[in-house]
Parts: sequence; C-alpha cells; structure tokens
Amino acid sequence: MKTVYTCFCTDVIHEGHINILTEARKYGKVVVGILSDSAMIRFNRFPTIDFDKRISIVRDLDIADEIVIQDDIMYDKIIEKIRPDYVIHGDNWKTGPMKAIRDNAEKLLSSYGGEVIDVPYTYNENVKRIDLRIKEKLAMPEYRRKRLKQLIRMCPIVKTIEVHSGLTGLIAEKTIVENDGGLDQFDAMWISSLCDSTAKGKPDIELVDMTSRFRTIDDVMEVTTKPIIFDGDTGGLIEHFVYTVRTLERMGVSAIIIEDKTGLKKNSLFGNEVVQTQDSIEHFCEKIRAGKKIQLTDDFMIIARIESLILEQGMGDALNRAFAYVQAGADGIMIHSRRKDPAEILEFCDKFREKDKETPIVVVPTSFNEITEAELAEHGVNVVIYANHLTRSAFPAMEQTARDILRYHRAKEADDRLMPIKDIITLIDEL
Ligand code: SPV
Ligand code: MG
Repeated sequence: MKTVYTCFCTDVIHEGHINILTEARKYGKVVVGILSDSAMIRFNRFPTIDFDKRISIVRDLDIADEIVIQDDIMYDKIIEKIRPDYVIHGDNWKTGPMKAIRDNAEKLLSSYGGEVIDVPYTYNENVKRIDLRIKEKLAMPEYRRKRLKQLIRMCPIVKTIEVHSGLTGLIAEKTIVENDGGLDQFDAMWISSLCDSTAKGKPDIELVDMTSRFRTIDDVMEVTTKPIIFDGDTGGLIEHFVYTVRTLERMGVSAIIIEDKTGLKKNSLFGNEVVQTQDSIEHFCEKIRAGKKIQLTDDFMIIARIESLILEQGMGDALNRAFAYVQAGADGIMIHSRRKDPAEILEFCDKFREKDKETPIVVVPTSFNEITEAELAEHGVNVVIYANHLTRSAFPAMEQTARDILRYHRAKEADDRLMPIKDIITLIDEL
C-alpha cells in the first residue's frame, strides 16, 4: 500500500480540501499533516481557531488514515519521518511564494522515487466567500486586538513594519518572501507618529491631532488583518490619555507605546540636538497606571518607552525607569537609542533580562541597523519595529519621478521605471 501525504493549514474545510482528500484516496493510505500555528503564521494567515480544533475538523471528516503534525513550512522533517510515495496539493502552489514549498517537496521526494501530485485548485464563489469571511474575522477588533500578545508568545521575535495609509497597510499585509529555504512575512504594523505626520506634510511634534491619527488607523484597518502598535508620542495629558486608550482599545488596536517625555515633543532621532525634556518617573508611572485602570480587556498593551539613552541620562537611569514602569503596570518596555552601534541597547536588554525574564522588550533599530532579528532575540528582544522604512523608500522614488518629468518635459523616462498601469488598477482586491 502506497502512502499519500497532504498538509492542511486551514481553519475551514471546504470542497477544495475534500477534493484533495478524495484524489489522495485513489493512490493509497492518506496521511494528513496539520501545520503548526508558528509555521502557519510565516506564510499564511493567523489561525482563527486553535490547533486542536484544526486537528479535530480533519478527524471529523473521517477520510484521513492518519493525522500528523507538521511543524515547519518546508517538508524536510515530515518527509524524512513518513517517507510518503506521493505528496498531493492544489496546483496553486506552482506559482507565487508557495512555489518554493513545492520545489522543496519535489526535490526531497525525487531522492527516493516519490512524486508530487498537483490537483486543480478549487476557487469558486463559495471558496472565495469562505476566504473572505476568515479575513473579516481576523480584522474584527476582538480578534485583532489580542493578536499581538499571542504573537509575542508564539514568535522568536515579532516583526513590525511602519504603515501610514491603506496602501502601506496592504504592503505590510501581503508581502511574503521566500528566503533561506523558508517563507516570511511581517507580523504586525506600526503607526509611527513620524510617518503619519510626514505623510501629512507636518512635523513630528504631536501637531497631528488624535482624531486625525485615528483616521489613519481606520484607513489601515479597513484593508488589513494584522495587529497594530500605535505610536502614542508622550500620551499627552493624563486626562486625555485615558480617552486615547479607551478609543484605541475599542477600535481593536493591540498596543500603544508612550514615551517618557514632556513638553514640546520632538523626534527622538534628533537626540540632544534639540531641547527635549524627560518626564519624571513618578508622573510617567501615574500616566501608565491611569491607562491600565481605564482599559477594559486583558488584550490591550500599554508599552512604556524609555528615552534615557537618547537623552544621555545613562544606563542606570534607563534601567531604573524600566523597572519602575513595569511596577506601575506597563505591559512592555521599549528602549530607544540613536547610536549606530547597538552595544547600549544590548547592554540594556541583558541587564533588564537578568531581573525580568517576562516583560516584552521592544526595539526600533533605525540607527543600529546592522543588527539582525536573530541577534536581538538572543538578547531577549520580543518585538522589532522598522519604524519609518516604507516612508523613506517612497519619498525618494516619488521625488525622482517629479524631477524626471520636469527635466524631460514628458513622462516617458520616468514611466519606464514605474509600476505598469495594469498592475496598479488590479492592485486592490474588490469584494
Ligand atoms: C516614530 O516612528 O515616530 C518613532 C520612532 O517614534 S523614532 O522616529 O525612532 O523616534
Ligand atoms: Mg514617534
């Protein structure tokens, strides 16, 4: 009896899956792998039901002879374990990022005479509707809000990219790459005060008011499902901050990061080149406590951002503040630096972790950009934020186009570099 293997990473079984299983039956004993949560989030979506439930929906079908767990996106370990004669999959994995998975399976199978079977992928109105419902569920506030905490538990490091509009939200949502024999995508989105202000042509001095910042969140939320970390600047007056927390929590934002500065806030990357005042520990703790007291769910996180290294107040001050803020109820600590060398960030993380193994640490490696995610994770960092990179990549490209049109008195020279019109008009999915 031959063995046929297929891997499922779905929350809902539909006719496409039944079709694969029915086909598989024709070839022999059917083994179904259920992809683990941590592998699923690297190339697919976040699961809307838990792992045990995903196993039981396949078991209830009563078609599989055996159910196994597949821990990795790539098939190396599972093929070594069960040595199937065939791996069967919908033919949608012949193109796009999933092609890397197919290539991997085919290569492994061919080493001992096994084969890949591609069955026509089922995509009809019904499947489309199911797909859309899963996406919509993931975008609902109660599902989206708690996802950052879930990701912090599941991922070695939560990868977060700056967004400031529906379009940049779509880039964060949909970009998947094949790299180092795996697939990868961003886990979360950062609504940066710098980039939200810059997109409106305004300085990053808490000038763009909260109503307008909420509007940006709404634009992003309309077209995405991933969790949002909101840059709340100083959080403003305590009396105002509690309203901000309430609104963000209701919208389904996962976390606000507030920085321990007071007065006219300027962007941290200016450091001491401009006048910036650090808040007192007592007052900032009061702000954290007020925010924690007002929130209604356990899902929402208030993350305290420490500016001591930016303002050259020393490592001792940074650590004192970190422990005080955690004591006041902060759900995470963001430590910032504008040095190119990550040494002070790593020293902070190591010293903080000596005493606190749990509280999530967030870093923003804009200046110390040579350090890798794996190195940060080794020092206990849980969330990495690429805080301004989509804005900084778009601006020079747009400026170059404007210059070229002025220089050549026509658009041809610029156009050759641009996204084709056909691609732009089909970029956005329609319902
Ligand atoms: C932002 O992105 O607005 C931040 C991070 O606050 S930084 O610009 O590095 O201060
Ligand atoms: Mg900011």
